[in-house]
Amino acid sequence: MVEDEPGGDAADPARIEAARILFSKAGFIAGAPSIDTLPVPTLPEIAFVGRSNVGKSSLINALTGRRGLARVSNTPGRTREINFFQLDSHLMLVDLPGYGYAKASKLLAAEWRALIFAYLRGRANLKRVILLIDARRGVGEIDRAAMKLLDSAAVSYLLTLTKLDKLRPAEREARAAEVLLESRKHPAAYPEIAATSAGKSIGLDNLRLHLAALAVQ
Ligand SMILES: Nc1nc2c(ncn2[C@@H]2O[C@H](COP(=O)(O)OP(=O)(O)OP(=O)(O)O)[C@@H](O)[C@H]2O)c(=O)[nH]1
Ligand SMILES: [Mg+2]
Repeated sequence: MVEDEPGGDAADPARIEAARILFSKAGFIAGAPSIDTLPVPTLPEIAFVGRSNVGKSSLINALTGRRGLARVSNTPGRTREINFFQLDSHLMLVDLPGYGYAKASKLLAAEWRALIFAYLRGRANLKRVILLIDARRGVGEIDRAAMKLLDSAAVSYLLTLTKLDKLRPAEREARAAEVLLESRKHPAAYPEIAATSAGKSIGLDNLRLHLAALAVQ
């Protein structure tokens, strides 16, 4: 599991500090209401994908240490635009609208699929998708549909648990093991998972290190 454990990659204080500094240099670049208005791809890009309310915007804020950078809400479906946040001149973070927003929607909506396909097609600079999974819910049918879509597009994605603070430590381990097993069934899934809490700052250094390695040096 990509967690903040001593002995792992996260043990290198200089690299942790460098990644923290990189993420602290975040600025809002653009909010694209449609696929025709995306900024020109110039930097390596990381896209945050997941169910509505899973914590995409919160995780971007936690990683950058900037509370109000991406808009967070209790109302699912809050992020409607594709929002771009640039880290200095090194990396672009992209906050995508969530799926599973409509009540009782078990399948990915055609609209969301179309948006993601159009986005993926235009972004040769996309280095990794961070596919967020609510630690309390685990991987659901709709997440599997999103994983299948990413598998078919051959986009490398990292399964990342959110809201880890909502589980007791023993439950965290079990959930992480289960999600890791799930990732092994998917050809484009990264062979590790990340486990985070934006609220309680868990797993942020390791996720920053993972992403900083994809940045322009
Ligand atoms: N306890 C806890 N709550 C969290 C955490 N991260 C996010 N939340 C809460 O979950 C809710 C949704 O967070 P957002 O970051 O807006 O979720 P989102 O995935 O961006 O949602 P959409 O933009 O609607 O797709 C908010 O009420 C957050 O405060 C976390 O790590 N721990
Ligand atoms: Mg959001």
